[in-house]
Amino acid sequence: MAPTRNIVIFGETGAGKSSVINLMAGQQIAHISPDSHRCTLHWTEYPLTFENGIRYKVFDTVGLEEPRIETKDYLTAISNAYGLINTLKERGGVDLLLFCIRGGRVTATMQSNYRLFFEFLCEEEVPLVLVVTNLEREANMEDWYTRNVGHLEKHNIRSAGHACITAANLLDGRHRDKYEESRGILRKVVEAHCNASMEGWTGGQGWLTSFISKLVEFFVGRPKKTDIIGILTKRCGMTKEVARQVVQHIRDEVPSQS
Ligand SMILES: Nc1nc2c(ncn2[C@@H]2O[C@H](COP(=O)(O)OP(=O)(O)OP(=O)(O)O)[C@@H](O)[C@H]2O)c(=O)[nH]1
Ligand SMILES: [Mg+2]
Repeated sequence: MAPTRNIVIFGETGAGKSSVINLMAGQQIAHISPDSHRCTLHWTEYPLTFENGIRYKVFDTVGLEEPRIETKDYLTAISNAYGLINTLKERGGVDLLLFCIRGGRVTATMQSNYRLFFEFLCEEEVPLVLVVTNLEREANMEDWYTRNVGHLEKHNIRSAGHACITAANLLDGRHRDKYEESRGILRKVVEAHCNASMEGWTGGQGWLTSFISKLVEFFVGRPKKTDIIGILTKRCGMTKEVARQVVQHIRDEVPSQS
């Protein structure tokens, strides 16, 4: 039996991540109502199988809601990222990133989420597919991409493939056709770009150290190194010695304040 492929879906609140999972699954498996956990990089996983029998596990995540957020969330983001990457490692690594955005203006928050998940979390080593939702009013949904590809490039948002779709299934009959069409578009692009032959990406040597120091960019203010050691030992289960080593290797971006 072919191994299960792992997909991480990300994007800001209300972009349509849960709706996209349900569209791909062909049934309601992800909750559309807001999650109780709203902390950055928290995740929930859902299993799904396409008609051709290929099995996927989709990790639905919580992204940034603004380009920059409060320092108090920094430590939670570290422990969530560590937990997510470790869980993915146990499952064979990340095979595909789905970046979900609403078809509207390209914003700074979109760009921040793109950088957080693609550049920082996955070190640009995982194929990324852009999923643009809310396009049921377009005569031809693909037109959104043609009009906006220049804006995406300007924000340095690059993708291996894209799907211009509607993920809302409670609209009238006309839109229902587009909803069904969207399922086909989405499944096709996922199959085309999901790392089938290679091992999934699991985060290389020094991943955590590099992630922690890059993460600081999204936060107002700077965390103390002692606080980072605290979170790595208490929430991530590292020994004090290992946590100290991680922090020791963090470059000057996170200066010690203690
Ligand atoms: N019109 C329209 N509405 C959509 C579309 N996709 C999602 N929605 C609606 O937008 C709202 C948010 O969708 P969700 O799928 O919950 O978004 P999410 O990204 O999972 O949001 P969080 O879990 O809060 O991060 C819901 O009311 C959906 O029904 C779409 O393509 N078109
Ligand atoms: Mg959701």
